[in-house]
Amino acid sequence: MPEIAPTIASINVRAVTVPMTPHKTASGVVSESPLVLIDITDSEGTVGHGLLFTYTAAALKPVAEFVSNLAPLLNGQSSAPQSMSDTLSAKFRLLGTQGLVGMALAGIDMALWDLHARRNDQSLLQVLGVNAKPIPCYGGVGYDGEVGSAKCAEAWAKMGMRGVKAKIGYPTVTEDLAVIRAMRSAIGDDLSIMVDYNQSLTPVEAIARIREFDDENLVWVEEPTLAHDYAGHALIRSQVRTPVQCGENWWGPLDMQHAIDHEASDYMMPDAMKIGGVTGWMRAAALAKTRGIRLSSHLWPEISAQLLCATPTAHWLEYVDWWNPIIAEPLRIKDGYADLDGVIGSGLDWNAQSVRELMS
Ligand code: SMN
Ligand code: MG
Repeated sequence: MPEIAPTIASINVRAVTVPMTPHKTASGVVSESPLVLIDITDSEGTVGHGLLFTYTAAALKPVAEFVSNLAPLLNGQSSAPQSMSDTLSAKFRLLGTQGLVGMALAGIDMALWDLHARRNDQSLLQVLGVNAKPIPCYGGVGYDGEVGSAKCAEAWAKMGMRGVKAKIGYPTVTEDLAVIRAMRSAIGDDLSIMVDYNQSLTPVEAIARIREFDDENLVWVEEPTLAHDYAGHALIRSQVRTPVQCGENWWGPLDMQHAIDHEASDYMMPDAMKIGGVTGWMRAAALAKTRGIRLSSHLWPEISAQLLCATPTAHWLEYVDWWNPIIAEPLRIKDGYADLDGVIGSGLDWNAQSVRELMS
């Protein structure tokens, strides 16, 4: 049978920890970025890169080791990304393809797509067959109270961001509202504001709270309740006017299909890793298109900027700079929009010096 791509020669996996300004949420704080860097080399010597974020240091080494353990399934096989994605998913059907397994498979998928594009010095846009289009970007604001949130929102506005998203879920809705209003007075009416509860409320609590700020002209309220409580999100959505956003914790396109079946969310925001890499994202984007659901991204700004260009219902890019120290050319933002000029592969390549310094 004809092979569309050279075979995989080797896989190299490194674990790094990137220090960052702690990012607080209602469900815990992210105080550093534990990252798994994946490099896959094909038989012609081209290298493709994939990146995994393990959220907690406790998962860093296990994920890195698990990815390395997949070498016997990869070496000598075709590097065609979608074929490998389906092969690996089938291999892990008995164990399941969520959690650490899902992360590992997504990292390999990202690396193989990057390889697929770099082999011909192309961008992900080129191999996906799409032109760049304007993708508006927003910046994240931590769970930092009224003054801290307003200050951070103002800084993003000065950088040209088109919107800001604040972590809320304070002890009272009065405090949530105070944060929203402080940000509004700091950045004015022209920029968009989103809020994120990080799954911290019950559906009943969420309905009561969101009704209190339904008139604040928010673009969305994110994960008001547990990410996999599709019925709960649907209930909330039916009782409030602010659009509901959800998706960063869905594992693979099937989770998204379940959310669509439940009419759980007005907007959806898959995470490039949890949704299953480039392959998973493209399948999720097709689902969103059938229902006209606007899709935004979660983290992974470099890969996501190109994936959003390939998403017919593209909405917003979540901009984060947490991983910039280890990325050779982090995503550029121009006037609040992703700038993809001259990008090669998925846009991910390593800053070799800082990777050496930050290896765990
Ligand atoms: C988030 C991202 C990464 C870590 C913690 C929380 C988040 C978001 O919910 O939407 O950016
Ligand atoms: Mg979120």
